[in-house]
Amino acid sequence: MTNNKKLLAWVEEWVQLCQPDNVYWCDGSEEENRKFLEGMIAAGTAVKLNEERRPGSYYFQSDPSDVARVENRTYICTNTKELAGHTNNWVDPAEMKSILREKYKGCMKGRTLYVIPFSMGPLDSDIAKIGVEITDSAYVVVSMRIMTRMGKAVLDILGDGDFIPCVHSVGAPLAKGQQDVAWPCAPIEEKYISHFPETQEIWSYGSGYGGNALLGKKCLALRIASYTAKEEGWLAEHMLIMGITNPKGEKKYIAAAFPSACGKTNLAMLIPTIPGWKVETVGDDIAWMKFGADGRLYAINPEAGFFGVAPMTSTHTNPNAMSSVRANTIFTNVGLTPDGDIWWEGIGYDCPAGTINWKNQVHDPASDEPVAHPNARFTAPASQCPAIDPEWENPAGVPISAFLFGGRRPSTVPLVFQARNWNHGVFMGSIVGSEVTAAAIGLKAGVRRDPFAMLPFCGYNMGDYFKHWIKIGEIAPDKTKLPKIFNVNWFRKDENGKWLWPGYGDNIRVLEWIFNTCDNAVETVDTPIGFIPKKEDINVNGIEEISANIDELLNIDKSKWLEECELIEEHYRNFGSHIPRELITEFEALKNRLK
Ligand code: OXD
Ligand code: MN
Repeated sequence: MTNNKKLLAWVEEWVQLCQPDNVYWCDGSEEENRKFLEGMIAAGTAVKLNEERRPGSYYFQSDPSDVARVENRTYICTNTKELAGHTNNWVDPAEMKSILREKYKGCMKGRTLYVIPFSMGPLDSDIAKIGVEITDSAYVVVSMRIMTRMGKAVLDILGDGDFIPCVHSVGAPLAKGQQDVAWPCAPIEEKYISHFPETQEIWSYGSGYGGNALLGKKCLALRIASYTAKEEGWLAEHMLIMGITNPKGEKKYIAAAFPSACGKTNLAMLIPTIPGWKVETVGDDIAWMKFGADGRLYAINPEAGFFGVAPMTSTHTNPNAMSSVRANTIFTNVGLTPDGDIWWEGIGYDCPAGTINWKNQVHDPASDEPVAHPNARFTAPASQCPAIDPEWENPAGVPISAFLFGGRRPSTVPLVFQARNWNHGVFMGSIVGSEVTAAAIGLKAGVRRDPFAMLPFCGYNMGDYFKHWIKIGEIAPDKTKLPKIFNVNWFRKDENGKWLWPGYGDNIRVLEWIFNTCDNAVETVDTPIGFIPKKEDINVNGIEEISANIDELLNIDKSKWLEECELIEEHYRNFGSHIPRELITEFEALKNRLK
């Protein structure tokens, strides 16, 4: 399939080390996909869903120890610890490679090594990058076929060019005659999701789940790409991309960064509640952006599918996501109904009797056990989204007019505010925080700082990443064409813990203000933290009952902001000398304005 010498030699080196029984080069065809899925059904790993209810779709359950990204087993292996920074786990590259070479030795015995050539981004895009993943998981192959452009066409474009090598093994070799399990993986303390940004390599071992195993996504498109973007002067961000059209038919694209579990997929697929507005989806998770010849910043979605959290997705919260998963979708760790369909908490109708939960037991309605794991996922082709943007595969990308940052903040942070200028916007991105509950991730309850929503995904020292954002403002060919920067907070509550803002489709009301502000079509109110809307500029037609909340939603409580400044101080202190002086200047200016 290829004459690429580097690729052939690299595959051979790993075949020697991992000692698979077979080697298979994926062509990405329909026929090949069917063969893998049928093989997994025969092996008891996959269940074919009811063809009438959920055509072309399959159901999987992972091992209970392998259900999510493992941040404490994720490593950035740069030459020095300082290059990785205090927000990343660091191990010296040579040491990590020596640990992992031992683990990879014979790790694919009894299995097939699949070679997956894939492109992050449309095949003909200058912004796209080619990777090749080797894996011993057929589940990874069929998932990568949805999430990326994959197969022979990628090798044709690659020719004898360069690619990013990505190694993956579930870390569960089979002895002769040993029966396989449905979801092979290694115990948690033997999982390693390792990145070598300086040599552009990914070595993942021991997990078959999501971002740990589908190496194009978080590993390549964020951790490795963020490092490359810094070297080359572009941006690789944890951002959705959406197109917004106003009633006059004018269209703008915005990109938005929110920490995991803040509703990025819902926002990307929003159905506006005010007449005449339209939202279209370019991507729901990752944006790669470069300046175009006209001086504007252009974004592509490097992915080809959605790997979305299933629980709480319904025809009420996200009808477009529900339509996207109507067929040709892989479901992992949701419930399986007796008639061969899927079910999860918050899907919007009762759980059919006899539904099997993600742990493969018949669900007992009297128990507290959830049917779906909270991180259960759907893997669906982006092309199936009814609101997919007509430009979503444009190799040149779409021009970005605004960046949005935000998190879950029950108090302090208003519904929306605009940065005073680029550096102030970078400051806003650097202090993004989101409320965590102690139960959710075993962290101290409170605000978890997740700068630019990149905390688990930045492939180098995050202080230097802030500097890179400052630099993008400096190297912009035309500073007047830089995206405007906003912060939003859909999650503000009153003193009784009730949401003040309806969210979901009504978020268009905030996007309308942002859209108009980008055109300088509305006057804003100058406050110490940035520019906020005049109360009357938030469109509440149809939700007049919310008008009474608007003052509170836009309120800036100085004493709360002074407390926030103490938290920012602590957050910044951890970066030591890596915090850019421009951000210190912004922080000082904020404190002065609050005085
Ligand atoms: C994701 C995440 O899965 O951000 O996209 O965790
Ligand atoms: Mn994400």
